[in-house]
Amino acid sequence: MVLLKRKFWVFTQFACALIVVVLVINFLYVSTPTLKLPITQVDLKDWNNYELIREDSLRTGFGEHGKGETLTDANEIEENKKLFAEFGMNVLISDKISVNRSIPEYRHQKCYQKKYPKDLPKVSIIIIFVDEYFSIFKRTLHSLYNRTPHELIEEVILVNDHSTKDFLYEPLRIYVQENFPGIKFNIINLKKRHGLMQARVVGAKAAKSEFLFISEPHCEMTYNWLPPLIEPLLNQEKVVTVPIIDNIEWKELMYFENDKGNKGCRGAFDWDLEYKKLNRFPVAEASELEPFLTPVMTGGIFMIRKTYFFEIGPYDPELVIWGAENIEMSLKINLCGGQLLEVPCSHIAHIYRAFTKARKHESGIDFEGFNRKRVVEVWFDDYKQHVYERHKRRYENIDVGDLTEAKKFRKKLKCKSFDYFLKNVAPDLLVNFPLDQYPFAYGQIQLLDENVCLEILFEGDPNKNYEVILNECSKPPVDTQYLELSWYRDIRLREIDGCLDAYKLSSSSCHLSGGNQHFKYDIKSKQIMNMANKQCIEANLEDLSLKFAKCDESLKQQKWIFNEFVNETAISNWSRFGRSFQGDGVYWN
Ligand SMILES: *[C@@H]1O[C@H](CO)[C@@H](O)[C@H](O)[C@H]1NC(C)=O
Ligand SMILES: *[C@@H]1O[C@H](CO)[C@@H](O)[C@H](O)[C@H]1NC(C)=O
Ligand SMILES: *[C@@H]1O[C@H](CO)[C@@H](O)[C@H](O)[C@H]1NC(C)=O
Ligand SMILES: [Mn+2]
Repeated sequence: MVLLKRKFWVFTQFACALIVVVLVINFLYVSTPTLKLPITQVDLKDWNNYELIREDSLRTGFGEHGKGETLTDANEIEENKKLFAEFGMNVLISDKISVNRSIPEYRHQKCYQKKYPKDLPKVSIIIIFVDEYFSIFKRTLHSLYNRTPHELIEEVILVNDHSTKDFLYEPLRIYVQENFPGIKFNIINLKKRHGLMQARVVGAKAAKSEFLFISEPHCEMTYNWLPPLIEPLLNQEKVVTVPIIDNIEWKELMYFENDKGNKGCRGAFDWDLEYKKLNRFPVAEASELEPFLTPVMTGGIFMIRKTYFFEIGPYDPELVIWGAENIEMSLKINLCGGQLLEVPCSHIAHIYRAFTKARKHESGIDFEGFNRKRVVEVWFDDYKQHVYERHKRRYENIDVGDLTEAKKFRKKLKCKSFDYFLKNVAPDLLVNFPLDQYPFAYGQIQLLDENVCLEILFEGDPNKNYEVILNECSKPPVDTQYLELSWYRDIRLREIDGCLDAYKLSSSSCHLSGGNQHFKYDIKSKQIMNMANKQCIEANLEDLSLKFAKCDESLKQQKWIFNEFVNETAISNWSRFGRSFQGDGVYWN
């Protein structure tokens, strides 16, 4: 059961996005600079802790081996609901899972055979947190303690970004003191909220080592995650490494592999500035597990030298809370003389929350939009219009303030242009995320001859699943009813990153890979079919619910219209326009 479900998710959500034409790949392969790792004449060592791996393999119990779990006690379910509203994950399940739980091994088989230098430098590990749930945070720390060679830890710096929870002060200090002997902890309690980026800067300033590892407080470190991340930095100053980030979902705290084969994906963003994955460029089999260049990092988990971190800025000090700093830093690295590498033999699992509460800053501004617009203004050159025109309502009224210093800094670092980024760093970005992605149709999706519309109960986090319901059509359309059958053949919110997904007929982040999010509109029968389950969306007017049902042209409750715009040319020539998946209508995998 668990296995089945896991497969399902991997299949639909976590594969790298598809590269369209094989010819393109070949061209790109040739034109991509190959990475030269330092040739080191040093003693190598197998850093795997086989004793721990063996002990873990024998563990049994709740949530062990990364298994997903559910609550059964009615009282607990009720209490968990309250906590869920606050923390965005099922934290009572976390309380019941051991802080030392075992995890599945998703490293590629060959990673076991890899050796790393015997003499590696000690690392300052920096974790930023604000109002993190205690047992989730504890598991992060225990996994770190259990799965990191202690001789490689200079210190662990915990930066408390002005949390409001009492347990994150004295009780945390005592917990750390009692549970992690032999490791130096430095807990920094910030007197006011700094935001993620400035809190990282505070942590980095305090670091004693030249080698910094920056992480999040809701992770599970995996076997041998550290040595592979350090190695590429050894003889190079301007290299930043990121692990493969596996997923722990918020519902059952189940651990998933990130992408099939576990060889990693390249990171990118689409024109909505959402983090997206791209396929790796083909390389010889022998070097498949070597670190490879990636255009964009997710931002929360990386290793960097302290000198380099401060040399590049590291962040525009005006950026607030969180958001877009990963794009800024990725551009700084890739355009200003550095290298950003993903390291396939290092895995760290990260819990993705169901939602993120703070969309707005205390001051009421849309801080994510603010940060994005600042980064775009400074870095995107003439391409900035493509970001703005997709979300006119969002960006129009944001005043980004003074950009003089940020722009000066870009000059000082002698950074290349955004055009260079698109041509040389991520030459497949425009292939996967073209600028002129004409939608097939948009507007409200209204049941024919009825005043009811599809609505996504979107609550703020594009990465999460939200219920899709039938509701009275609002005029003018509210954002949650304003949908588009996009160039990617998905049905998405026009103003926010969220796609209709056949998984429980919910919404989730648009992954652009077809599968559960692959829909087809038949302009004659007016049916909307999901290409993964081959069923049609059907309305139930009695209780305003929706379901997937066997397609039947005679059923009125399967007939929908896009009430603002339909591109008949494009829809009636379905396979000629839009994103092509291998064999239209057939999932490409
Ligand atoms: C977790 O493991 C540590 C050893 O690393 C041990 O001291 C501790 O008691 C364990 N805690 C639990 C709750 O199993
Ligand atoms: C679909 O494409 C064909 C071939 O290019 C073209 O002849 C036809 O007019 C197109 N149909 C529509 C409705 O535009
Ligand atoms: C309809 O789609 C075609 C193909 O993508 C595009 O060339 C055309 O401009 C679109 N028409 C409108 C009105 O958007
Ligand atoms: Mn996170």
